[in-house]
Amino acid sequence: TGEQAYLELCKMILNDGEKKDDRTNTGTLSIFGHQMRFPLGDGFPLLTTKRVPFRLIASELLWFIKGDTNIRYLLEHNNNIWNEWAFKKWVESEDYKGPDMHDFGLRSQKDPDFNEIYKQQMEIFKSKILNDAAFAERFGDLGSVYGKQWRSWETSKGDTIDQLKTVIEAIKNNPDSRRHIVTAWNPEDVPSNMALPPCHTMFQFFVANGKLSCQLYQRSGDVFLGVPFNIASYALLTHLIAHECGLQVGDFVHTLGDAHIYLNHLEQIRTQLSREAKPLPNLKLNEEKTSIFDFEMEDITISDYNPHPPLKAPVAV
Ligand code: DHF
Ligand code: TMP
Repeated sequence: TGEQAYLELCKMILNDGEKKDDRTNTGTLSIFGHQMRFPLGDGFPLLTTKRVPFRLIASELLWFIKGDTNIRYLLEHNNNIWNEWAFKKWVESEDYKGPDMHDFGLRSQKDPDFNEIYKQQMEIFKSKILNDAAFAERFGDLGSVYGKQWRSWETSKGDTIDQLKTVIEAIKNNPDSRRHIVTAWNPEDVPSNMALPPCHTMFQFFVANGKLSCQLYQRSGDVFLGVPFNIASYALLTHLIAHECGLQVGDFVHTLGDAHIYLNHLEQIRTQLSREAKPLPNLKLNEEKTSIFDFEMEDITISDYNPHPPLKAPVAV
C-alpha cells in the first residue's frame, strides 16, 4: 500500500539525509526532491503505523474549502494545530501585556517553568479568540493563507478568483484539460502578508478512465508531523471532488521539495519504522450531499481504522 512509500521516505532521510539548519533553529535531516504515489482505490491513506487524528485533518480541510483563514473556526472544532502561528502574532504585538514570550517554541521545550507560563498564556489566547469576536478578528487571522488563495485570490484589477470552484467546473466540463491547477503560492503575499508561507504550494488534477487523480507540489515537508496530515488531507480533497464530479478516485501523487525530519523527531520515527503497517481504513462520504461546499464534519467518516498507538513530538515554530 501507499503507506510503504511513506516508510521508505523516512528510511531514505535517515540514511541519506543531510544535516541542515533551519528557520526554527531545531535542525533537520533533509533530502531534496521526492515523489510518493498513493492509489486511492487501495484504501484511504491514513497512516496505521501511528494513530493520525483524522478529525483534525477533516476540519482543517473544510476550513480551507470554506475560504476561512481565522483559527476561530478551528478552535470551535477543538482543533489546535494552527494556534502557535496566530499566538505568535499576538505576543509580538503592542496589545500583548503578559510575560515575555520571545522564542516560545524552543524555550517551552527546554525550560519547564517557562512552559507552564507559556501554556497559561496560550489558554488565555484561546479563550479570547473564542469569546471576543473583535479580538478574534485581529489576532485569529493567519493572513493570506490557503483558504484565501483557494477561494478569493486577489487580482491586480481588484476583483477575486475562486480557484477551487473554477477547477471543479473545469473537471466537470472539460475533463481532458491539462490546466486543472490551484495555486496557493502568491509571490505578492510572500512572505510579509501571512503567518507561514504555504507549504503545499500547488496542486493539479487529472482525469482518465473515469478516475480523478491529484498531484501536490509541497515545497517543504515536516515528514513526521505535517506530511501524514498532508497526505490524508489531499486524499480527502480528491475524494470530495470526485464525489461531486461523479468520478471514481485514481492516485494521489505527492511531490516534495525539502523533505525533512526534525532532529527532535528521530526517536519517534525509529519507533514508527519498527512497526508493521496494518490494512488501510475506508472513507465514507454522505451520498446526499452533492457539492463539496456543503460538506460538514458529520458527512465524512472513517471506518476500519485500527492503527498502532499515537507517537507524540513537539512542533517546530
Ligand atoms: N510547522 C512545522 N514545523 N511542522 C508542521 O507540520 C506544521 N504544520 C502546520 C503548521 N506549521 C507547521 C499545520 N499542520 C500538527 C499537524 C499538522 C499541522 C500542525 C500541527 C500536529 O502537531 N500534529 C500532532 C497532533 C496534534 C494534536 O493532536 O493536536 C500529531 O501528533 O500528529
Ligand atoms: P518553512 O516555512 O520554514 O518551510 O517551515 C514550515 C514547516 O512546516 C516545515 O517544517 C514544513 C512544515 N509543514 C508541513 O510539513 N506541512 C504543512 O501543511 C505545513 C503548513 C507546514
